[in-house]
Parts: sequence; C-alpha cells; structure tokens
Amino acid sequence: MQDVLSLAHVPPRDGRIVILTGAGISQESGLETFRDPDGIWAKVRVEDVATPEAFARDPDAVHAFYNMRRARHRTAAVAPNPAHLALARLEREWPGDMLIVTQNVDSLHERAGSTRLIHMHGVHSKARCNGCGHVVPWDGDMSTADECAGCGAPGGLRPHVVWFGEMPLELDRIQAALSTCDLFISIGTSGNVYPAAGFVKLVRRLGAAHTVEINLEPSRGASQFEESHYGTASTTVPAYVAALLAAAA
Ligand code: BV8
Repeated sequence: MQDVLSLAHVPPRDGRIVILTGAGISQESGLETFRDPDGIWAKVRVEDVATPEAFARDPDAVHAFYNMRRARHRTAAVAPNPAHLALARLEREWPGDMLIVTQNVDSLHERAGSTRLIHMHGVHSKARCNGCGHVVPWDGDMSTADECAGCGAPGGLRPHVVWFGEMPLELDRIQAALSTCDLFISIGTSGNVYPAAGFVKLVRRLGAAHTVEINLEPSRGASQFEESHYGTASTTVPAYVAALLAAAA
C-alpha cells in the first residue's frame, strides 16, 4: 500500500515544478553517495580526482576513478529505484511543467523514463575532448591513449563531468526555470556544493515558489525550506508524488 504524505502546500494545477536531485536519490540503487560516512570522499580526495588540476597532474588516476564508477554503474544491480520511477510518473501525470536538475552523473533518471532533465554536473556516459570540446557517448573505460574523433588530438579525452572550479552546465536554463517555478523540491542532496546548494535561496529571493526538502536527514540548508519530509528516497518520494497528484486531481 502506497504511503501518502500530508502536504503543507499544493501548487496550482498548471504550476511549474523544479526538482533538484543529488546522490541520495541513487543510494538505494547501489551507487555510493559522496559525503556519507562510507561515501566516495571518505575513500578518495577531491583534489586527486575531481579537479582540472588533478587531471593535468595525473590523468591516469582520474581516468581510473571514473572508469571504476562507470563500470559500477554498468552492473545489472544498479537500476532505477522507486524514487526515480516516481519522478518519471510525476512528469507523465502532472498537468503543469516539470524539470529535473540533477547533480548526479548517473543515468538512472533517464532509465526510469524522465525526459525533462538537466545534468548540471555532466554525465558518466560521455567523453569530451580537452582540445576541441567535441562530446561523444562513452560507456567503456577511458584512457590517455584514446583520441578525439573530432580533432584527433592524442590523449585529449576527459570524462564529460563538471569538476570543482569548473562552471556547471546549462546554468542559464536552470536559473530561468528556478525564477518562474511554483514549487521547488530538493531530493537527496546534502546542500554542500554550490551553486546547486544556493538554488533554494535563489528561488525564495526570485519568486513565489514553495520550497520542499526530501532527504534522509536535514541537509546543510534545511532551515531554508518551508516544508520537509525525511526518510529514504524510495519510500518518501513516491509518497510525496502520490499526495501531489491526488491533490491536483
Ligand atoms: C563552480 C563531479 C564557478 C562529478 C562534483 C559559491 C558559489 C559558487 C561556487 C562555490 C561557492 N562556494 C564554493 C564554491 C566552489 C565549489 C563548491 O561548492 N565547493 C564546496 C565543496 C564548498 N563549487 C564548484 O566548484 C562548482 N563550480 O563554482 O564554478 C561558479 C561560480 C559561481 C556560479 C556558478 C559557477 C562545481 C561543483 C561540481 C563539482 N563536481 N562532482 C562527479 O564526480 O560526480 S560535486 C559532487 O557533489 C557530485 O556532483 C555531487 O552530486 C555533488 C553534491 O553532492 P550530493 O549529491 O549532495 O551528495 P552528498 O553525498 O553530499 O549528499 C547525499 C545526501 O543524500 C545526504 O544528505 C544524505 O543524507 C542523503 N541520502 C543518503 N542516502 C539517502 C539519502 N536521502 C534519501 N534516501 C537515501 N537512501
């Protein structure tokens, strides 16, 4: 039996919804988060694998880090969980506009059926040429031996992800959506990484949107949300989506 949450606020039926997701929504699919006690940053240093300087200094170490995560992501055990599926249902059934902005580089939202989606930190499944910027699908291991199909520059390929100190993708489109939305929902993120962690403040400064946090525990920015629901994503997100759709029926 589907749990149904009691909502503090229901947006208008034609309301625009923007949903920010983080690693917590993929945790129950078998992908590690970053800052939980057993998370990725407890095992490897950001400075060694997730900055342009790290890639310039030791590209083999950075390739090995992303090859390991890409391979993990390819295993059959890693699949969309009920939270991803609930957001895909919301996109199909919500009468208004909806957009997911994810910090995640996995493709679980797509595999769940979501189509209105921005990967602001890039994706595992693409490679980018350091020289010409050409971006191509990529699902195997990557190394400095791989060449760019666009310009042929040797050793110039990198994962198409946004490292610390690099500009996230599609910020203009994200800001436009945040400034016109009626409901902003943050799911499975610790609120540590900017500019994503600042979206709730931007929404509240720019518009009249209601703000909701859905997470395992209060995030760093919890006090900035008007409504919150805590629990695992695979139970809390489907319950929230069911309540939202029931209220809009
Ligand atoms: C930039 C690479 C210039 C891909 C990542 C102020 C403004 C702007 C920038 C900064 C600023 N202050 C500092 C900065 C610089 C920096 C930054 O934020 N540093 C932090 C550490 C202080 N930001 C940048 O460098 C960004 N670029 O600033 O460009 C600029 C300037 C102005 C305006 C625009 C641009 C680039 C940031 C991107 C870095 N790349 N990853 C990859 O390898 O994956 S960051 C990394 O953290 C991932 O992308 C990840 O998605 C992201 C956020 O982490 P979370 O998703 O929140 O994961 P986390 O583990 O932290 O939390 C998980 C949560 O889930 C927890 O709360 C947990 O309780 C919960 N959870 C766990 N299990 C469950 C659950 N919830 C529900 N159910 C469960 N089962």
